[in-house]
Amino acid sequence: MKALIIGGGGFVGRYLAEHLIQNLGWDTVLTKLPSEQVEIEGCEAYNLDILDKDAVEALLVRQKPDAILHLAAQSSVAYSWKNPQLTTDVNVHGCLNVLDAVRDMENYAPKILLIGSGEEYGALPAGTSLVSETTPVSPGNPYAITKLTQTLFGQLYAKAYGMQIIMVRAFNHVGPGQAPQFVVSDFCKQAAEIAAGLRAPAMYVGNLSAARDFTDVRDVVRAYGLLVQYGKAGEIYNVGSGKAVVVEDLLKQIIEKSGAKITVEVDPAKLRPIEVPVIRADITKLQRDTGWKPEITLEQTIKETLAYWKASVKG
Ligand code: A2R
Repeated sequence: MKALIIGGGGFVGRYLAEHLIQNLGWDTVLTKLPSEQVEIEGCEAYNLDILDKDAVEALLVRQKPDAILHLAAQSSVAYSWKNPQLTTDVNVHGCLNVLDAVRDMENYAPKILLIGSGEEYGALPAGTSLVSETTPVSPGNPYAITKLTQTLFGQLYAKAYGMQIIMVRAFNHVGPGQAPQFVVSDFCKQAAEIAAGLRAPAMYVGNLSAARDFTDVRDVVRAYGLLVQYGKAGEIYNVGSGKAVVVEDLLKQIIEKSGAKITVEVDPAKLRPIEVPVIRADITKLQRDTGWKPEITLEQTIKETLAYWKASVKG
């Protein structure tokens, strides 16, 4: 199996490349942005801006992978409010550049995994917190709209052109190396800086009452590998733990594990315009079709993410 990871220079891409090469033994190449440094043993990295349609086509013609795992995205919800146009360009037009390039190539039918988001569901009907792939969607931010659009194009192209496209709705994934704009990484970084005496002992937080579904990135990439092999074309799969954890409990765990004395302050800049109170993924379909189960506990992920930030802040 030859795999191409598009957007492999980000948080998930590096873990995914290592998993495909080391655990599945796939011949794997990735694309990254010129500004990114990626060095993964046995994995060639090519520069690619997915907005450059000709470059996308040329790469696919040259590489002809059996599987394309499309991760490239403007992945920040907060930034999507500031720049919905760029978010749409990258997440929708960029994805279409990939899909159209494959559609227009002759005698070529790779598996394509499109990574969407649990954010696509948005506000849920009162009393609902568990979402399955058939739960009505109501995206509540520009990022979510772009990911839903990507999913809809994936379904449409699978049906209209018989393409082997599989759609993922990924819920919050966490782990060492994630950018601090995401909640677990943000809290762990702040706690590590405080523990190292680099700042005053106060953590700045957003809305703590929301409950979210967190999965270790290493479990997430295992699910992606399985979906390429066993996922059904034209279908959407939730990828999450199936459990909701209140952000405040997460914060308490992180503070406790950091070993530092820390107070908590609300930072208005971290409050999002729209919040969904509780959401967790129904993963019945993923489990039924692939046999996947999460294996790494949130406690373990927090421990490793804290250790990562403690090492990073020391320099
Ligand atoms: O935004 P940057 O500079 O971090 O680069 C991101 C990259 N990217 C692009 N790649 C090619 N052409 C573009 N025009 C373009 N714009 C952005 O895609 C980054 O290296 C990669 C996405 O990785 P992350 O932002 O680290 O997301 P993560 O956590 O790896 O999530 C993977 C996928 C994304 O589609 C998320 O929206 C979804 O899972 O949850």
